Amino acid sequence: MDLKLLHSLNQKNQGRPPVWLMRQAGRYLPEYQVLRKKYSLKELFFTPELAAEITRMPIDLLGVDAAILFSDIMVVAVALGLKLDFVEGPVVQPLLTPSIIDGLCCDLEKLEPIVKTIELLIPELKVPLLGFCGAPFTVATYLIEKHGGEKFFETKKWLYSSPKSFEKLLERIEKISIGYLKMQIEAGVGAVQIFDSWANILSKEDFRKFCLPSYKRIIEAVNVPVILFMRGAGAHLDDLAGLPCALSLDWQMPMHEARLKTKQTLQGNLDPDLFFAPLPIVKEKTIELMKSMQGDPSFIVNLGHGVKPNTPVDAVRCFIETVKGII
Ligand code: 1CP
Repeated sequence: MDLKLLHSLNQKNQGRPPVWLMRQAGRYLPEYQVLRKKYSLKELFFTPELAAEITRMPIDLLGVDAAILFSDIMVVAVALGLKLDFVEGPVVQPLLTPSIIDGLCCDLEKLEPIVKTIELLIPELKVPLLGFCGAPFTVATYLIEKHGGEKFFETKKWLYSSPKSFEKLLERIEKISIGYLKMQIEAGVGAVQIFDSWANILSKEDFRKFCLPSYKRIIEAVNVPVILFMRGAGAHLDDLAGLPCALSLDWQMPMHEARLKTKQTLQGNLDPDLFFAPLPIVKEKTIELMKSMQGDPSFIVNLGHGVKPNTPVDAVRCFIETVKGII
């Protein structure tokens, strides 16, 4: 077993840092596109053999140091008793309003196919498997409104008009997310990542009220290392530095500057658009990042956000092989 990722999460990695990519199992891989033409996204997420096959793709094709479960942050909608489809992004029915949150259920058995996917993967994988969930605030935005158009209008309207019921909704999502993470851990994932893609739209005050406390509770509830991805985390390092978890950072703050502000394990942080530049530039920027964190026992090389569709696979390979010292 290649344990580099877990060593970095435990702050004792030696030699080169581990490398994986957010959204590594997905749309830029031709092998994924073949399956995607045959099946709907929901079928891919809820059919254990297919989800396991996609999870393995970047390990076999690119040699990353960690696998991330092929699933989506919005599968918890199914356990809440809602209908979930994917049209561009996730679409939930019915969309939530304050009057219907009491009717939500908490049926984690609906997520059993995902446990089965993990059980299929664990005996075969030679790298750690990461589980994940969405942070309650980001999941709430998809439960309340269709994304696109005037983003987050309904979410903010609810949050400002009825903060108590908004908190109640977040508590419901938090409870189901903790249960869901525990299922993943019991099935064998070695670490988990929390994705808070939209917390950056909140004021600092509301971030502290609606996001930060739930990070703490989720991290305390699980017994494996946690990585927190929050878009724009650099602007909240004063709050995030106190959490007992690793931080996934984007490219707005240089990694070595973040290191001066916290001892936590740091993950990141190249811009996914870099992969559209010529390969020598991909290599140069990757080496620059590695040098800036050289010898750091608590560093994980990654992007600052997910790999984009249409990314040239050669650029992703160049990035990984540069980190591994192969090229
Ligand atoms: O074929 C396709 O169109 C697939 C697109 C796709 C994929 C590959 C969706 C729809 N979800 C996923 C898988 C997924 N989603 C993973 C798998 C593991 C990996 O390789 O990383 C993960 C970790 C996610 C997490 C996720 N889903 C987030 C958080 C991270 C982020 O990107 O900010 C969010 C916000 C989603 C919602 C979602 N699901 C799918 C899309 C296109 C979106 C984004 C929609 C939007 O921008 O609002």
